[in-house]
Amino acid sequence: LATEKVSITSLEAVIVDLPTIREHKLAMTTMQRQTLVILRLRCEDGIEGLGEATTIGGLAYGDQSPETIKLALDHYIAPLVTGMDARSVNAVMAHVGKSVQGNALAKSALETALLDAQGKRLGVPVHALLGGAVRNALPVLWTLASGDSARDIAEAKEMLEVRRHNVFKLKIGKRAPLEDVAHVAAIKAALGDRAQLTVDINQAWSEAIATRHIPDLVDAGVMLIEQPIIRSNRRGMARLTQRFEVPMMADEGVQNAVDAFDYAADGACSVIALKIAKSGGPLATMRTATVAHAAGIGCYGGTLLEGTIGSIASAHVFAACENLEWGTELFGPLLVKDDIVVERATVNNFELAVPNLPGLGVSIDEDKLAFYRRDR
Ligand code: MUC
Ligand code: MG
Repeated sequence: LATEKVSITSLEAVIVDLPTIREHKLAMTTMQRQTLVILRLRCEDGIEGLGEATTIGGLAYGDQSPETIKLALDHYIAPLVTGMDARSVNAVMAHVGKSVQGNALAKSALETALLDAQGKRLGVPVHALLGGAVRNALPVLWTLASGDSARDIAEAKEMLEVRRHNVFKLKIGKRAPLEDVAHVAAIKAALGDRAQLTVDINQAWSEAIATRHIPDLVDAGVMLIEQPIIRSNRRGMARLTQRFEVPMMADEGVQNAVDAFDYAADGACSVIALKIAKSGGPLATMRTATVAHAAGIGCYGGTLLEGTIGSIASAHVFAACENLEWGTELFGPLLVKDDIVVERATVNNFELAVPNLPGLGVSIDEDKLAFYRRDR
């Protein structure tokens, strides 16, 4: 009977190491591989829900690593949720929230897996559980971060040629500001009007350096500036947002709906980067988007470079988010050489199609999972 409880029977968190297609150089780390935490949530009715929690560079990007995510899931979250009704997603998340502070990434994997299971149970895609999609395909940009201007230009030209991406995000902040500005200008000059450019400084600049060099980036043709200064300096973000016409996007500064409220109240950004990992799951991300919407702030579909499971989970959210004005960066599945799913996410004609199958619409390739899992 549909009214009967469906107990959660077990949680399994698996750490997976995947090689990247090239080095990915960010202000805080250089990635040679990507580590995913895949969550398998099993239920009494035989349905399995999938989730993913992934970060960048161990503890370099945030305060949760793959190993601590697995520990939180195995030792703290699994005992709390085992035996609860898998269909009551809000009740499960509220129960976990009472006993587990922070740990948004582990919570995101759990909430994703619950929604995947519930979608499979009801025969509807996850976006339908979020109120329904307002678009069925998402624009996806590509991040140029090889660390070498000539290589980045060749990569971008290739992406334009095959009609995969025509918006590029440049990761800067590692080198001296003037070197970064020259790098950005060289790429824009080589690509011209065929491509749009954004930059992500990942908090690496001081407010003074940002004030000095944002005009240079604008002159070079950058259309959006992401998180130039440290996340704690919300007032500094407000000053930059008010000073410059170029849109200022908050990423690390806005983790969840509460941060979105504070940023909106202070006028501290003009765009918010949503990430299911930061907010703690698809439903939690919808709440962040709702606060942004209420404040008249446009959203951007961000990534922590998840593989297919986490990126498709994000795609369901971004498809359902009305104020997604700035496209997405769900290119994580394309940065890794291989993945642990049967059908990997792909981008064609600059877009990612949002699945319409029950749940996330993604299934695990057991052989690949067995091959790439760290504990094999
Ligand atoms: C971030 O800070 O936006 C997104 C793209 C990329 O290369 O890294 C991420 C994280
Ligand atoms: Mg960012």
